[in-house]
Amino acid sequence: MTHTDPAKVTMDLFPGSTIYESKREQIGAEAFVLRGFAQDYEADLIQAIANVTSNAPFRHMVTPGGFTMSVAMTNCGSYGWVSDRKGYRYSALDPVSQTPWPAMPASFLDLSRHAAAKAGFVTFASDACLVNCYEPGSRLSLHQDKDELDFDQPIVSVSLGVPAVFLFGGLSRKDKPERIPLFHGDVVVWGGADRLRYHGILPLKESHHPHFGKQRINLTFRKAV
Ligand code: MD6
Ligand code: FE
Repeated sequence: MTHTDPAKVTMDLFPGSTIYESKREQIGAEAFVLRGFAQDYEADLIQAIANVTSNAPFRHMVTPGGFTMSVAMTNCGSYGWVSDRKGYRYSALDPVSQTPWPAMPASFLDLSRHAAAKAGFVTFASDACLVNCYEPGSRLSLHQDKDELDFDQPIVSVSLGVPAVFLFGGLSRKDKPERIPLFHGDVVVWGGADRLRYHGILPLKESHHPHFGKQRINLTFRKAV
């Protein structure tokens, strides 16, 4: 790699941080799994998710093609990702309440900034957090994240609750995806050359987590605008 080692950047920015200790697995030129990175934030995340979902409850959105998604979704931050018969887009208003999405909780911003920095993206400031709720059988078919304006900004994705298998494909839909298991507390960061890789989640298997029960919650942080 020609650029500065991202691990060193993190150490310089946050000297003495225990965050430096969590394991970093490289899954692409500019894509990493930070194993257990969100563990330290667990209590704050659980409280913040409850606050967000009490104001903007999970709902099953409809795709432009007319299919109801098996993953239930909501958002927080200045913009939220929405889908309906008219298409996919970011919206400042929750279409259910017609009011702004709940503000981004401080713990969300902090976690997403630190995780991005650990992967070498030191200027990341998320303005949109999509919150996904998976039940057994819920899946996310192979897709690219391309509704954002600036593809130089990475994506930070936090897994909580029961484990799931992440499909990590290539830049063409035809490229055979890798299967990457993701567990409670794992964070995936990707950007740069990997930003537009196809990806998805296999149907969730029945399992149990002490706080989240049968569910998997995923927080996906993006710079939308
Ligand atoms: C999920 N994640 O993990 C769905 N997108 O539930 C995504 O669609 C995703 O994990 C872009 C970058 C990372 C992701
Ligand atoms: Fe995605």
